[in-house]
Amino acid sequence: MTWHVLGAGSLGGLWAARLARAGLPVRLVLRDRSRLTSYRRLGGLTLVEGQQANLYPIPAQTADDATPISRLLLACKAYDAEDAVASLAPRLTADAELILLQNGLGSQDQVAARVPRARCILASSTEGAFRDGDFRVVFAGQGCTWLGCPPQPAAPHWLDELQASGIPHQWSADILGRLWRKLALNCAINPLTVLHDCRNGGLAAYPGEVATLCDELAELLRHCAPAAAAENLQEEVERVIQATAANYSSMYQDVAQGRRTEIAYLLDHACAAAQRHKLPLAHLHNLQQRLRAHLAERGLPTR
Ligand code: NAD
Ligand code: KPL
Repeated sequence: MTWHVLGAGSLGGLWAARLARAGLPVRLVLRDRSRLTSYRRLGGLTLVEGQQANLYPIPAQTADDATPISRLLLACKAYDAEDAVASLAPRLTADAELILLQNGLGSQDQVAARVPRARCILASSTEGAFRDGDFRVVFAGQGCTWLGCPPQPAAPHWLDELQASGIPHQWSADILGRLWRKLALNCAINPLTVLHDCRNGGLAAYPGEVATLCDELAELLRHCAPAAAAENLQEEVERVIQATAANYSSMYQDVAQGRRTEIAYLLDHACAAAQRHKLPLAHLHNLQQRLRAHLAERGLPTR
């Protein structure tokens, strides 16, 4: 069964290269003809691991290719997910499986609504990768990808293929809890690093602000997520701040590079859920307003 990978960016490239070098059939789905031409000119995708850069000549195509798709790894940003899947919907087989790598929450429901017959597998990854050139991906951080599918909890047989490809993973019965927990971590850390213009470790200078946000986010998790998701949130946030002290958060990097953020699927999703549950989480809403104003001042999309 062919792995179609939409989005030859950081995570998509990291997955595609490892699957291909394990001898599995992989096809990259690129945005348009001009991206396809650039890719072919380069002769493939380069993955940099440590000092080693290897070129993987993975076949690529655009969405308008005619071949059917049974297994799709969706590796674009959350705000591109719905349109990307819509462009491939006519090619999906009746038993198609989609693996959704998007961070945050909200895009998964948008995708599922677009292709209601497909099995959508949700993923949450702690692996790290970034692009340092066209179709060139740097593997920057070891981690694990949790996968799960609440409506159909049986694990798929192709987890063996991830094993064979050296892709660390775990099938999870609580993938929604994991996604909510990660969303809360990202909401407690990422916007503050943008607003205070600091690395993650710089947030140690704002313990009160972090603690208040963690209280509100834990309250939100108690209403929206499985029970364990809210436990010891503040301790984990503080641990992540320390462990990643020298790093810039992903949102900080997006803003610094003038790229659209995934705010809609993180802070906005949290604030909308709070409103639905009639939770008066004043600091979270205030953070949303401050972040939007900050993005608007820089000419970036505010949602
Ligand atoms: P990225 O920007 O590096 O790559 C996304 C790619 O998708 C880009 O190449 C873009 O051109 C492509 N794309 C968008 N729409 C497309 C379409 N319609 N057709 C074909 N290609 C299309 O993004 P990323 O860093 O790989 O992030 C993907 C998701 O994974 C995000 O939600 C991110 O938050 C999450 N994530 C990333 C990391 C990481 O280390 N990079 C870690 C954990 C989670
Ligand atoms: O996931 C992160 C990010 O930067 O997006 C961490 C390191 C956890 C900070 O929220």
